[in-house]
Amino acid sequence: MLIYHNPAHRMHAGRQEMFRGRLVPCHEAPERLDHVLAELRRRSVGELCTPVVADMDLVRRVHTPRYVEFLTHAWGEWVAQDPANAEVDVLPSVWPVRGFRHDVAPTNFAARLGLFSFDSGTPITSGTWEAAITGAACAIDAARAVSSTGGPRAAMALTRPPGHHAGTDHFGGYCFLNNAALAAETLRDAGAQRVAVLDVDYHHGNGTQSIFYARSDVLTVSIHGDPTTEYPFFLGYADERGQDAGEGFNVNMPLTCGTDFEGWSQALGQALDTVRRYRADALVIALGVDTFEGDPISRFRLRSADYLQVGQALALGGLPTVFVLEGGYAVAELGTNVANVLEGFCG
Ligand code: Q9C
Ligand code: ZN
Repeated sequence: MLIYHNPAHRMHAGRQEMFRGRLVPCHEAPERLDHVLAELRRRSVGELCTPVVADMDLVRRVHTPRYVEFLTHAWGEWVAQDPANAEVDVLPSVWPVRGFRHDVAPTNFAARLGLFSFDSGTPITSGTWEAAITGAACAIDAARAVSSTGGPRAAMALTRPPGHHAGTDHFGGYCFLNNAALAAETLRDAGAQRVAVLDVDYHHGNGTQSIFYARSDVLTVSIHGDPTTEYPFFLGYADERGQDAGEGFNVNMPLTCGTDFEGWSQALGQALDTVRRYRADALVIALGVDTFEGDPISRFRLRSADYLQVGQALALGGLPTVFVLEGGYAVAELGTNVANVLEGFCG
C-alpha cells in the first residue's frame, strides 16, 4: 500500500480550542501523526511517499473559490490587523445563524471568519493553510495512484488536519479541506462511475455528506455517535437520505454511546452491504480511530485488536480503496490502531 504522508502537517499546530467553556490544549496535535508514522515504519506496513502540488482547480470544485481564497489569506489578514496577533491563534466567535444574512460580505475579519466556520474548536494558525493544502495533495495523489492502470489496489493519505467535517465553504471539527471528498472527486475524474465514501470516524462526516448530498455518483455512508448527544449535533441523523438526484445516496448510521465492537461491526457489515448494492467502482474510507475505547473525546468501545478485523472487513469487497486519516485522539495508541486497520486490510 502506498502511503502519502503530509510533510507539512506539523505547520498546523493549534494552541487552544474552546471546549466545555474553557480554552484547552488542542486535541488535534502534530504528535498524532508522528505516532502513526513511527508505527508504520516499525512494522514496515506500506511504502511512504510524498505528494506533488495540489490541483487547485479540483480543490475549487469541491470547495467554493471564495472559501479557498479566505483560507489562503486568513492568517495574513489576522496578523495584518495587529502584529501582536501572531502570538495568538485565530478562533471564530460570531456566526450568522437563522435569520441573519449570508449574502452580505462584511469586511470585518471576525465576521468573515464566522461566515466560513461552524465551531470554536478549530483554530487557524500561521501554517494551517500550508498543512491543509499539502494534506489535500496527499488525498488527491492517493486517489490517482489507485486509479492508474497497474497501480496499487489501495493507498492512504496519512495527513492532518483531518477533513470530513469541512463542507464546501466552512471549516470546523478540526477540519479545513475535505480530503475524503477530494479523493472521491479524483476517483470520479479518473473514470470511476460510482464512488462510495464510508466514514468510520466516531463523529458524523457532515462535510462529506453535505458536499455530495444532491449527487447519486458518490454514495456517502457514515457510522458514528448519535448526534443527539455527540458532535456535530446538527447533522448525522438517520432520516438524512440525500436530496434531488442524491435522494437515497446518503446513509447515516448513528449508534448510541457505549457501543462496543460487537454492535459497531454489525453496523459496519450493513454499511458494506450498502456499498455492495450500490455497485461502487471505488471506495474511500474516512478513517477515524476515535472509536477506540481510550479516546478522550469519544464514547465507543473498540479495542486495539478489533482494528485488525475492521481492516479485514474493509478489504472483502475487493474495491480499489483510498484511506484518508480523520480523527483519533488517544495519541499513544493511535499508531497501533491505524497500523492494525492497514495490516488487517492487506491481510
Ligand atoms: N468546541 C474529528 O474527529 N469537539 N473531529 C468539540 C467544539 C469537536 C472531532 C469542540 C470534535 C471534532 C475529525
Ligand atoms: Zn472524529
